[in-house]
Amino acid sequence: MRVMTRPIDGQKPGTSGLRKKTKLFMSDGYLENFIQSVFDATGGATGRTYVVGGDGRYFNDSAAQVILKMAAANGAKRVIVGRNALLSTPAASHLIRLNRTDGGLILSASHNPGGPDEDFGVKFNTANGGPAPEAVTEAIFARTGEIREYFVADDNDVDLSRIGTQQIGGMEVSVIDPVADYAALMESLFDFDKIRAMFAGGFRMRFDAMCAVTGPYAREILERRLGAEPGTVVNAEPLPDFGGLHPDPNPTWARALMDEMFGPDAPDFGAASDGDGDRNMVVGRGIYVSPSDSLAVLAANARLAPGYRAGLKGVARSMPTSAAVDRVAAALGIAAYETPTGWKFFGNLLDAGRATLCGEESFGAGSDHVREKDGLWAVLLWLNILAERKESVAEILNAHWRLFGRNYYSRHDYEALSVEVATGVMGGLRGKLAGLPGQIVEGMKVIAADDFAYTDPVDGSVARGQGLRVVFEGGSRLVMRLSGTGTEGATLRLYLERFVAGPDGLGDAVQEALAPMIRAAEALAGIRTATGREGPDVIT
Ligand code: VG1
Ligand code: CO
Repeated sequence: MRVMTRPIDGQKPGTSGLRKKTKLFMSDGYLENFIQSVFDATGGATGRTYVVGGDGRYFNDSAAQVILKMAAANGAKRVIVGRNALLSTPAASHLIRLNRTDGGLILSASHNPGGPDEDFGVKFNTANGGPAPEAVTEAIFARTGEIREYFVADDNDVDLSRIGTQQIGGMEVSVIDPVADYAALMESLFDFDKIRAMFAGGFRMRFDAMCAVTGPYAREILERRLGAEPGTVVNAEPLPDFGGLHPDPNPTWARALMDEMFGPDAPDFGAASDGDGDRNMVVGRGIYVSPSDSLAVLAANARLAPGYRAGLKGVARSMPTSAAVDRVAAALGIAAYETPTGWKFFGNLLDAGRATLCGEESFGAGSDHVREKDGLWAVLLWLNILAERKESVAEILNAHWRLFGRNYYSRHDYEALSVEVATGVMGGLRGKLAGLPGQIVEGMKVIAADDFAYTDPVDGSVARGQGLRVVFEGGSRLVMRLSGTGTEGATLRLYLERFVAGPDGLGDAVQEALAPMIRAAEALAGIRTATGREGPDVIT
């Protein structure tokens, strides 16, 4: 069936797909226009195969039905869909690669809350399994501005609770177990016997799935295959509103896990993941692991896991992520790449075999096993390392800092600002950048300041305006950028980093260690003055 439509404003994908209020997504033609634009901008769906699934949030199932009917009406050959339309983002990436499909549509707004009054989103991934690169998202956006019609099959809903093959028109729909292939991939990368022996020896863990998509994955892998005690995985049932939780694995939103890990009789290891399962937070007994440090520790110890025995080809991190992993790369004699924020910038490096591990400060880490960040993968790599080293998380971290020095790191988020105020703060600092090198701020000398631009070393594409950075002598940095995943107002992110080469007595007082950076940021950007806020809303 052909339906006439007209362009809808603002369908511009951000850092990771198109994210909007759920009600807007549910409004007449909104989802349809965007999906048709994806097909149109990528050469049409005729004869193609796709993977479809999402994180289980409100509208996930009905949106999946619409996409299936649209794929059928656009002439697609086959769609592989997770049972009940569930697929974690990394599992979807794996299925795209495993089945050599032409791409996939992932229904998720990731760590944003879900529900009728919260957020929904759609990400389009290409045939390599990774998020569409900027050239593709720009073509999709351009198409949303010209669209006049979309196609949708006038058919009944597919029974997505039933594993097996069904048909819509001439298109085959394969409903599959969302966990099986992903779990098999994890078994191929890690020493499950060793990890199982560690659990059998009394190792205790808590995994908080935050009522989002990783629950079924974590239960199968940690409890069934690795023998972790039943009940290790909590909040394991994916719920349309994530149980009212905010499925963002950080010390603020995963408070219950933090309290348990810092409380009496804490387990040995704690972890949490986000709405769509691509992020992870890792916590030891009484010690929090910052994502930047986690990436560095994983890089330094990856060879302990069978999948990485041959060593790493290189590592990549987003620009705001701390340079801790760069120090590991230097010690290993491998390349370290610095990319803009968002996983789409890692794809070329992974495809070209230039990087094996990638990571971001926002609780994302992954490797060349898929083309997305992967929450459970990071947790399993940690478990494999713990099983090999037979040390606690605290011992491993402290040994790492003794060897490499410590990059004290924190991100301060100012949320729900007016767009004018946020762009004003950015503009103010941007205007000062050229004059900063050589100046002394809070007793520290600025050695470089710029608006980060990235030239992809593989295809030469250039991404500009990717965050303001001020670099001080000795490896300390300030970075400021606006979030590209929000659905209301603006979120300003301030990233603070201070490198300390040896033991300094600062211990785990991260905010105290960063006090000079926090003062320097205020002196240069005046965030608190401009926003009238006394401090950030979220500190990670
Ligand atoms: C945030 C993070 C970024 C991450 C992105 C998508 O983007 O900072 O590192 O890649 O979310 O993650 P932004 O533009 O809001 O800073 V997810 O888990 O939403 O797919
Ligand atoms: Co996510």
